[in-house]
Amino acid sequence: MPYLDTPEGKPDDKIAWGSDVAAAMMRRIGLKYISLNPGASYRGLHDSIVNHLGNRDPGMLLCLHEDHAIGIAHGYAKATGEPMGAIVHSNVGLMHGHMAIFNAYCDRAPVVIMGATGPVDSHLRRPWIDWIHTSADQAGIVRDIIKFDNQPASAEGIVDAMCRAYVSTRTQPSAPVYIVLDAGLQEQSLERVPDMPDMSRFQPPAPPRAAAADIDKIVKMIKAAKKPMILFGRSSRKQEDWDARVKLVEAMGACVMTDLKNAAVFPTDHPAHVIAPFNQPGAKEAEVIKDADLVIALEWIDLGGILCPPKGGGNTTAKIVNVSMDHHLHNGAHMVYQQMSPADVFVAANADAVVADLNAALGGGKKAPWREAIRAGRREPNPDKIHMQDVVGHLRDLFPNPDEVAFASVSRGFPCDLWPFRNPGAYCGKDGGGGIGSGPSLSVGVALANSDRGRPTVTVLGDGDYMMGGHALWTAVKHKIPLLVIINNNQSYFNDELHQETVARRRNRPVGNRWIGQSMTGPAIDIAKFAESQGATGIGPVTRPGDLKAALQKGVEVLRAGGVCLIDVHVPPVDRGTSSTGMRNT
Ligand SMILES: Cc1ncc(C[n+]2csc(CCOP(=O)(O)OP(=O)(O)O)c2C)c(N)n1
Ligand SMILES: [Mg+2]
Repeated sequence: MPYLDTPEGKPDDKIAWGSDVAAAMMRRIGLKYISLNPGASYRGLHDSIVNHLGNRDPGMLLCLHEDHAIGIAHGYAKATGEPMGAIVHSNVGLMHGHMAIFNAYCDRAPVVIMGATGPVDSHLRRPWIDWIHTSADQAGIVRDIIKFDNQPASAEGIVDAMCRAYVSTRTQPSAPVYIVLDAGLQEQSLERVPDMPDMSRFQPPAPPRAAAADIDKIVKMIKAAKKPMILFGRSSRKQEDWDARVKLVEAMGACVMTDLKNAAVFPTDHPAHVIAPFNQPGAKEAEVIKDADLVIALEWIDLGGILCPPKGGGNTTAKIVNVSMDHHLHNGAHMVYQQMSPADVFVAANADAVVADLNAALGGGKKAPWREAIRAGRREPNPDKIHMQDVVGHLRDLFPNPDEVAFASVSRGFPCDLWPFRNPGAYCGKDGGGGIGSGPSLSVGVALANSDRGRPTVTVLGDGDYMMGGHALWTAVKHKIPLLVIINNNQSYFNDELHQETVARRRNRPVGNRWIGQSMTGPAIDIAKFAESQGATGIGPVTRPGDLKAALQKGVEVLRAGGVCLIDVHVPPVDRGTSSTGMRNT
């Protein structure tokens, strides 16, 4: 359990102010934690959480940036599938949190975001500050990346808005929701306490199931297929759904691919998982897809992209089943919907429900997978340098039961084939929106969820990603959230060095200049000291292979003792084509 500050005196459980209603609703909708950075626009609400609720259910997690507040709530949702709360201060806090909301939106994560505006009634505004912090349509700043927003005008309106926000964010496909509280309304004393709802009567609907006729069609296609492939995308965190996926794959003799953008959904060391999980499909993945005669995609993020890659690969001739509800969130603002995909059967239903229905229709049994595993060829690593393979090798020795470990994130070059993800919590996926700087706060959010379950959380982050948001670690230290952070430190925004190399080659210009404007050297950053300055244990830089094991041993000890530890591991740049590189090899 994380540490939460305890207020003096007993909670005043009388709802007396506008903001008490909002705080009471937070408790009713089941928010255990609320991550925030403070601000006067919600000083009423802040008081209600501390003095009306006693800073429990929800309890505050103090963050050093609004980007962290949203990112931690997003990370919590990644690990649990459930919403956490976050509060941002007026228009400026919302602007700081904007990218993190975009990441959560692209990741289809449920998050309840509360915000506030300077008093809507201009007579109540303090000079200058309340005026600049009042926007006519504050939620308009993020309306294209949230599912629902509202700025209630009465205590009754707060109840209604928060009920709706709760149901909306938990209805699939999920996305963040935003409630803006008028500072004037928050600080109004109530003449009448609104009726508070029985939340058992305000629950999200059961996700839709496929029509029986569609299940029949798919079963016929499965029976006719010789080379079926399943692409498992966004799916539930439930073990029973995981087991059902394995059962379906074995009954079909299908090959499987999974995507590192999503949390673990299928055992990556199962013989049907023919290729290590990837971030972007490359030539090998395209080859397997091209060979398949039936592709069943279950909430796969970029089906058009993997089936019809723009360069090379060509169109697939396989029959295609697309199971997705994602179109409910598509609009014209962002191209999050990805390339359009053909489908012989398009099913707008919950992916795990379709797996269950197919299992019922097929009736079990086992068929051998149609293709032997394809493992990426390895180059001999330089023995004088540290590689992610070495990190994983030592971690395996340090965790006798590797299946208890939850990887919040993994960096470039992480050898997924050496550390199988064998259960739903084993890996939590990427940022969603490709907005870097999010790795630290997402990892703290995952670790928060796991601290409630006693599960050790490890995260492997790039140095560029870490240095953009690394002061999120302080929140983990303050609230005693155990976390081991390993930095894959190539001292560069290396992803973009590769882009500069691509351009230079195309233009016949010097490739050797690719590091300029990309390399984080001269001075090198002491990342361990940065962690130490926040109260974490900082180890490193670890530059020699011989020092790695002891560093990891200490890191795991700190983690086991409930602490936060960062190990700065210097690695050589990993070139193109590894399983978790961010860039397509074009
Ligand atoms: C907010 C944001 N700024 C910039 C980028 C562009 N970008 C993508 S990956 C990357 C490099 C990340 O560096 P690091 O975390 O060290 O990973 P590496 O590529 O070195 O393994 C950058 C700058 C981005 N995706 N998001
Ligand atoms: Mg880097």
